[in-house]
Amino acid sequence: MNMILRRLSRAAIAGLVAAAALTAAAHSAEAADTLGSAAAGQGRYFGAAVAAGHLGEADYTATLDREFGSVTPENEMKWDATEPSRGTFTFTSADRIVDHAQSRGMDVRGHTLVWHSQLPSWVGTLGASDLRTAMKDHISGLMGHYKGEIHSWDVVNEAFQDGGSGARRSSPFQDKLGDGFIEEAFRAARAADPAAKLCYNDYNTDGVNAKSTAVYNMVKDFTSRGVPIDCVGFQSHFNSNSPVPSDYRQNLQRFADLGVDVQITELDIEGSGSAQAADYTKVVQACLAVERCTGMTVWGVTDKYSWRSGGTPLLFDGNYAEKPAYDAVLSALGGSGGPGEPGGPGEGTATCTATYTRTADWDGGYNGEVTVTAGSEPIGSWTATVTLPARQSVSALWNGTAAFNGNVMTVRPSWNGALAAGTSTTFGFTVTKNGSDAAPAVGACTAS
Ligand code: 9MR
Repeated sequence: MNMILRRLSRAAIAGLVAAAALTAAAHSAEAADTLGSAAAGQGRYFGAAVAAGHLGEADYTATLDREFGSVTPENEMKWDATEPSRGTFTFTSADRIVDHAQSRGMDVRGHTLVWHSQLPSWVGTLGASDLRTAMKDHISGLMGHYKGEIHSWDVVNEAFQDGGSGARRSSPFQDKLGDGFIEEAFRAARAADPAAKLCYNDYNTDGVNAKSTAVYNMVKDFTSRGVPIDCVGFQSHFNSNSPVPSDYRQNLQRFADLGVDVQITELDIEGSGSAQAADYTKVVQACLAVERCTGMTVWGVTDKYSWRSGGTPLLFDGNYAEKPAYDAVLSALGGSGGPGEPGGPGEGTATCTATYTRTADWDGGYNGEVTVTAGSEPIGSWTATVTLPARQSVSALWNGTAAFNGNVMTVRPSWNGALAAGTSTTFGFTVTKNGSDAAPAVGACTAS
């Protein structure tokens, strides 16, 4: 009974406070875009991992509240934090984050229900049948406390081994309950909070590789058998040893094609300056290019509290100043900054250049590719013209959309409009020669 009352009052308070936050937002219509508002304009959420212990720091909280539309408790919902001894749940720190988020109208991602790490030692001592019961009790106890308040839950985290095998990782759950523990966890989660999206979450699954393919096969099996799964989380912890994969978008898309949402759940990219900014742009563009990529979360607010703080992998530096990576993300999300900020008033003119190469050639046709490069400032979009020699015609175009006027093809971006300063994208097309082998002329590129 106590539990039910607490749940009801949690939900009722959340509703009242969210309404107040919306009213406040409506009065500040002239403010520059933020990560959260720009992402919302693209139908996505943009979130950050948050630690309860930092919420008392004014700059931390001001940055969080201003910029982000979703929060993920970084450690506070993990098993060791929420059920340190069997049947005794402690929600104090997690409640602090959830209450803070709700008071500002932010959504909450739940992280995580079943994971081999940050697991209290009592769990590992249980025999199989007791462990199964404890796992289900943990899921219903934790999800039940936040029923109706969490948009997506990482139900199972990191259940696959790293490396080439695609095998399951050893854990008390895997070792005692076998492969079926994942399915059992998802079924228990659906019963505990039918409104929450249920995600499988992992790392080094961001590109197409043996590990991501093993996860893919599991999700495919789940969806074909009606096991309740709604989303797959791609942690996306990148650095020079583990760069943004070139097939990131394709990998997100193949999961989306299974009929699940995809989310970027723990994004951080070690580095600095324009190189880091360009990598962030790639990630945001990949998500925006996949219709079922519903949102992105960066794994922290400021470099100084990152789990990889030495690698300065986040969007705000240790003094909460916006880094070039911040500008790049905002711009890729189609947002504009305040005075003097990229895309904002007072900023110089956005420019781009376009260069052409023939990438394939055969008797009756050829493939052309145009590289569009942003000038010294980020751009939100671009237009390039290609004038075809007489008799030639275009039979296919990719990474762009074309409008024709006689033999002039005007190309605009499909998903690849936003470019960080100095970075490039390409579009390509196939031409039927009709007896003419002359090269097309690429005209001026215009940026906005
Ligand atoms: O950022 C988290 C850090 O504070 C903890 O010490 C660490 C303990 O395992 O977990 C970190 O978060 C991890 C997340 O829960 C799961 N994916 C990898 C994250 C980075 O290690």
